[in-house]
Amino acid sequence: MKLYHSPTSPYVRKVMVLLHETEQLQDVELETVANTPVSPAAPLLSKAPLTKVPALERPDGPTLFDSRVICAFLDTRAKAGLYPEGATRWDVLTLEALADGILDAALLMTYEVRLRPEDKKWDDWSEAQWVKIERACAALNQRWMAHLSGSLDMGQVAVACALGYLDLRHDARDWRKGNDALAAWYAEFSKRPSMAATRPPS
Ligand SMILES: N[C@@H](CCC(=O)N[C@@H](CS)C(=O)NCC(=O)O)C(=O)O
Repeated sequence: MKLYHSPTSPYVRKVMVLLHETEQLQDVELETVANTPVSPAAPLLSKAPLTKVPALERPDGPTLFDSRVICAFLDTRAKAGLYPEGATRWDVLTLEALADGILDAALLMTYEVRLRPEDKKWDDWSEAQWVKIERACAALNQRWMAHLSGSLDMGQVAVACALGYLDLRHDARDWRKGNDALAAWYAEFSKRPSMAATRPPS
């Protein structure tokens, strides 16, 4: 299998953490691509029509995207149970959706700064994205700590990758402020070898 990859993409990081945790790294070749919405990477054009990473090319089926589909596929392949059966499954999927929502908002803010021409920038719109992130972090801190402290699942991995991305690109916003429990959980979770091995270059 070939994973279209970017070392700073937090969605790719979710997949990489899962590959580490489930010992499947050796089954996947990485192809690093430089990819933005306005300058899509050529190898993605024929494989993933939305031209986003991650995308997982397989020898025996169509290329998979997005990160949630790839993670569910690789989890099933390894029989790892990071998406458990039963009622907890819906908690895990909701937690992953919350984390990915943080990423979606944070990535839009990044693109606003890095890609949008100066005369087209809209500060209120970026602030509105940050308000979503603040609400999501507060919800994690107030309502999800018991789940986050339980046995490993994909919701936790997604939250850790989202918080890591906030540190990478939006550090000055200080997501930790008022979220002490979440900050303490993240500090511990970041010590996992899978997280240390996938830390993005700054
Ligand atoms: N929902 C997607 C989001 C993936 C995504 O937005 N990836 C970014 C890199 S961090 C990308 O490739 N952006 C290029 C684009 O938006 O065209 C997922 O979970 O995989």
